[in-house]
Amino acid sequence: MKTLWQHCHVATMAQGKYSIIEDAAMVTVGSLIEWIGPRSQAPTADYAQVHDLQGAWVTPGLIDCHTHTVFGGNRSGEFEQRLEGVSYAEIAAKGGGIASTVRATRAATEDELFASAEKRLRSLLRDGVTTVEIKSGYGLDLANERKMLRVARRLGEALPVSVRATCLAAHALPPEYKDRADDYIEHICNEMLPALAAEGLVDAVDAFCEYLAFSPEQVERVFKVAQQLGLPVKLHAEQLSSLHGSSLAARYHALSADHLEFMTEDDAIAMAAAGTVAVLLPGAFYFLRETQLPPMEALRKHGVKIAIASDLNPGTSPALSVRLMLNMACTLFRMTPEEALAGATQHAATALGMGDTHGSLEAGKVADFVAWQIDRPADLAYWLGGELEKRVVRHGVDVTV
Ligand code: DI6
Ligand code: FE
Repeated sequence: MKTLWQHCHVATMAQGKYSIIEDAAMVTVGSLIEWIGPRSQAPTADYAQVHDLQGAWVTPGLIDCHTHTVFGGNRSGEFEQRLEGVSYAEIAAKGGGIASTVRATRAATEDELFASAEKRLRSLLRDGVTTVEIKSGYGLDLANERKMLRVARRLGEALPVSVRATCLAAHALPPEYKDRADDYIEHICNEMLPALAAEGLVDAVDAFCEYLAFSPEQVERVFKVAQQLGLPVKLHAEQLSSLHGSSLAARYHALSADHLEFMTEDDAIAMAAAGTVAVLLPGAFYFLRETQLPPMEALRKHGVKIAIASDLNPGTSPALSVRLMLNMACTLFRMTPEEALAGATQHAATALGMGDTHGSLEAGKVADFVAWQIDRPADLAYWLGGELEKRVVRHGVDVTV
């Protein structure tokens, strides 16, 4: 079905720039963009539908490329403790932190996990998200990681959003492997990853490279197995300390290295050479009251692509709005609104291995877009959350909620 969308301005985000077309029109056929350009040059055709977008600004659908949307319970109690002076690391050492979410996630049924995650995901969708990445990592054994990944898949079938499922079995050490981190890594490599991949539940493999999680050597063993299975890798790196996980990720041509507050210029050089995207997570930076800023100048200087994501998770970033993250990327990391928007569109798509089909509005790409009733694209990074009037189109179909 050929559809014409007109009376709008478009920030196409091609090559990660606004690349604005004023008084634009777009032709979609089925789920794809067939043509986009100035309205005066729109092809004449027998359109099945013509939509008047009433002067809206159209952008690609937002892409949240790093979330832990599926989890049991929540940790607002720990939030209170931290405000009384207890650190994230201290809470983790006492069996709280990730371990408490692991207990709650293991105790929850698949349907319970689905129901709680669906609410959080709907909140992201109301904010203009059309693609989301969801990680496992609170199950930490085969049955419970499978349960989380199945929920991620089901969310993608039930809601109008494309879901990429990432296996983060190497997120934390499960209690039954206490003091046996190498054995747990071996279990991930020999049992969990091969089984979950064979079941078609895994689009990418992630790990947490940190002194309170897994060492670069342990991460590398996981990466080697991912590579054998033909799965792309990503890494939580340099969030709390500098172990050069981001350079390791680059050596394995990772799609992305994420967090990165403590990365060095050499890490940036390695990432740029490998095309590994830097995913910055201002929600976690803010929520942990981190003071070490990611090295924006080094990232820019070496041409590393920068994505922005919510890191939606119960411990360090209970963030339900990607637009709020855009604002925080600007205010906290001094990114421009254009860089921030590129970070939640084209560069986020690249961080998910979807850069050729998603993330910008160009002929041949998937017709995922949002028509916002705003004055200019910078409004998207300007308002602090809330709801903006808009229409959301996914795969060429209006899915506005
Ligand atoms: N870094 C984070 O910020 C989250 N995971 C990670 O590796 C925190 C997850 C949690 O605290 O539940
Ligand atoms: Fe994370």
